[in-house]
Amino acid sequence: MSFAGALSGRQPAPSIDPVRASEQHALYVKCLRSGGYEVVVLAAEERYPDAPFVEDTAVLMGDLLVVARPGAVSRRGEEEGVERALAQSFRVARVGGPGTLEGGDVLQRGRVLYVGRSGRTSDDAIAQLAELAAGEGRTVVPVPVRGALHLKSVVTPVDGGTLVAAPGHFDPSVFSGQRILWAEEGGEVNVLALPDGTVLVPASKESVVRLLERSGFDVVTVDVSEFEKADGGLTCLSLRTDDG
Ligand code: CIR
Repeated sequence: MSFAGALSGRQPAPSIDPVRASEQHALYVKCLRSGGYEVVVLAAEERYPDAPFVEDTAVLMGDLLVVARPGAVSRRGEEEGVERALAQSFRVARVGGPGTLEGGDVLQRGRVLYVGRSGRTSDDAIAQLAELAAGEGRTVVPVPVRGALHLKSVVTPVDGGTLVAAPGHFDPSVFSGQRILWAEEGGEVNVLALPDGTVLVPASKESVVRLLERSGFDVVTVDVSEFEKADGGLTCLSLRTDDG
């Protein structure tokens, strides 16, 4: 229940209810399963309050697991448990210090990895990831991020050719050739496209729900308010093998 101490950039610091968070997490997992994912739930890591945000600890490229090196010092070590859980099933590479990289900054589209240059992800780590990606026949496109925790806090895929995003945080020309649906409200825009074609959206993001429905998407909502208090969205709560 250490999640009550998760990092949050919000002022004043919100009061997180870890019991409610755990209930919301169970519903999130249920939504992933009903949307077509097979889900493996890792054991809680009480030493690390931010451990539910498992996406940040690694990047999966096919059968290569790239173990990240969190930019948030209090999160360093979370990646070790994830590596232990996945090392049997993947080849393993690691981002080395002093570089820092969090998976929330990595948005994969086919064989291209758009990598946010944020407060958590450094140029050094982006260069390391680019080298690893090249070995897998993939390329990295760095994307400077302003005013957001991670790149995927403000832009996420909704289908193979469409992204949904919040304006003002990155240069959209990097995504040329892809359609971007722009959210009208400020704040995070982090949704999760599920294997069955539906799009999972945080219940708090009513205008994003309307935007996606107007654009013809089937939307499912889930309440992740306790995770939002800690600056998390939907992608951050899982590490997916089909991201790229
Ligand atoms: C943090 O500050 O690291 C966590 N409280 C939130 C991480 C959210 N992760 C993500 O968006 N991928």
